[in-house]
Amino acid sequence: MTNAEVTQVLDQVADLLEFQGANAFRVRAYRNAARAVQGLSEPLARIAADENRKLTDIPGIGADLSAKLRDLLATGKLPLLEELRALYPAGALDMLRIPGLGPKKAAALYRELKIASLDQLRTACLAEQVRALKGFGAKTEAAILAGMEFAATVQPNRLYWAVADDFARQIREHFAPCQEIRQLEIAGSYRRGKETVGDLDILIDAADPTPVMDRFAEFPGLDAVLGRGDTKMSIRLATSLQIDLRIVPAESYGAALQYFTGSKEHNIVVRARAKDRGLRINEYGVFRVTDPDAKGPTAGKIVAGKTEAEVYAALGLPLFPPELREGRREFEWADSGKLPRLIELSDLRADLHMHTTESDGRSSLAEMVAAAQARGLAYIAITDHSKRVSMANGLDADRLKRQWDQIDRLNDQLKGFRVLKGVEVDILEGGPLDLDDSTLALADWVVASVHYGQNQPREQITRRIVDALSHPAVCAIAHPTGRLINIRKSYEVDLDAVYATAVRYRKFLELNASPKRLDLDDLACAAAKEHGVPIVISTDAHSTAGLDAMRFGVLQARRAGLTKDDVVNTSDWPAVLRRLGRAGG
Ligand code: DGT
Ligand code: CA
Ligand code: CA
Ligand code: ZN
Repeated sequence: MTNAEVTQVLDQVADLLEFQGANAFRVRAYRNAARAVQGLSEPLARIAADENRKLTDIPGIGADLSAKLRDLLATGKLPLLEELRALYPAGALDMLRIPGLGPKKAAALYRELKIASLDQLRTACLAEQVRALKGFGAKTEAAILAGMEFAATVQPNRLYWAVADDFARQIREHFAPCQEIRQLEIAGSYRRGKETVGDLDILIDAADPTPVMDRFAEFPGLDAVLGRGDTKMSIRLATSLQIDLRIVPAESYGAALQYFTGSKEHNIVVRARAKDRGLRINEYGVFRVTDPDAKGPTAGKIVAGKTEAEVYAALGLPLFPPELREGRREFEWADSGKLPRLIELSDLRADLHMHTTESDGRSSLAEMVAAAQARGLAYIAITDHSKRVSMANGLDADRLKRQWDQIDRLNDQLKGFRVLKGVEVDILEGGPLDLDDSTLALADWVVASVHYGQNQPREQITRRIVDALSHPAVCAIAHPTGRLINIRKSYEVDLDAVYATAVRYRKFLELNASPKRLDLDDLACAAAKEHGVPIVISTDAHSTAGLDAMRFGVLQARRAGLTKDDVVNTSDWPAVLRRLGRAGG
């Protein structure tokens, strides 16, 4: 165990003792020990292993702790910690990981509000129950909410794809000066566009591995080189992200790319397909097995390996887009010649969910329009919040109509671009929409969404969404499950009922492209398609920069196997109206 790990265990004990309301001296003993270990200039394990030295010589460590630490170093476990943990629901202890929320406050939340999960904590904060507790307040409540988001973005064990993409860009830039590199790809879940990425897997074809690996050892933010061999090297960054690097010969590059792109599930089927043809596939290539007794990864006659396309072709398979390689339906599609032609970013003509400074956006109407034009879009919908979302300065009917007048005037000046008069109307806790029907009827485009009452039982929340979807003015449900990746789970919504309603009333469902949302997710988008529900990919931008999130949505849509036709906002506006079954289209 490293000193950092021991420190963490001691701090956890102190946290739990404090959570329990234990004697302050006892809490302090563990805190002091944690600081003492943290401050050591050599490994605690080395001191413990030295017969001539005593742990009690370390200031802050007494006889009792010395024995516990020896136990911890020997077994990797501290019984006291496990005992303390067992006293409380794991979800309640999750609160201890939120920055800005100390053990005492967490204990009060558990005691007073019976909070036993982060979901419940979020709900209590949003319901403004937390601020009412003694020693809390509106500021603390807001800090807790912010802390929950922070915890999920800074120290998750899986990165948002968008964050991984930033590292991917850094990797490419870092290796750009390396003359030895002939090919470089980042494989793994990153290449498959998975919504979160565990680690990054770099594949390089290089004339000489040594300078490439030397360069890798200089990667910014490097914390440790975890290992370095002739062709493989792994590093860990201070942010705890691991990056694996493999150097592969050109003749195996395609096979390695195929292998390390995965997924495991996809590769299992690929290997079986190879076997059916008397072939063997691995990261070195596709081999014809001539002598079944021959050993070694490259035994036999190599039939493919240089490119992914030839590797798949050797197995009678198409070059699957990486996003489809999840071992879901891609082989069935390939076998029946129905591999979908996946949607691309350039297919998108509109963005139909975004905010301005009128509610909680940071850019003005004019700025959003200019930014959308600069991105090559043909039309957008402005969908600020409705009044119920008071903390986002949501609009009432009067303000909304004034905004729509402004949009009318703006459209008069615009050429070859149209701004739709829209709104993101809240689906109220009790069911009806947050704006009256006559106001909503004046809108070109209405997305409806749940922001309150997210923890309602399945039947209730499903009813709200289904009713909203059947409202004549509503075009789509925004972020239909409400999940925030790594932060908040979906509502208990019955998506099958939602799909059925969407089909019945010719409505759409949103794929919210914000990298933390990606809602509907890939599986739900695929299910929606099965049911015949068109998807609208929207950024929900709260600034001009937010419009760039479209590509994250497109990636998720590709993972769902969606084509251009499956996505509403690849068409022009009249075609969208026709799809809604509305006149004027
Ligand atoms: P991640 O990093 O957890 O987001 O997911 P991946 O898919 O990037 O997984 P990773 O990094 O463990 O390995 C990258 C790819 O390499 C994986 O998708 C398939 C392949 N691969 C790596 N190790 C193994 C293995 O032990 N068995 C098999 N079948 N495939 C492997
Ligand atoms: Ca990986
Ligand atoms: Ca890996
Ligand atoms: Zn929104």
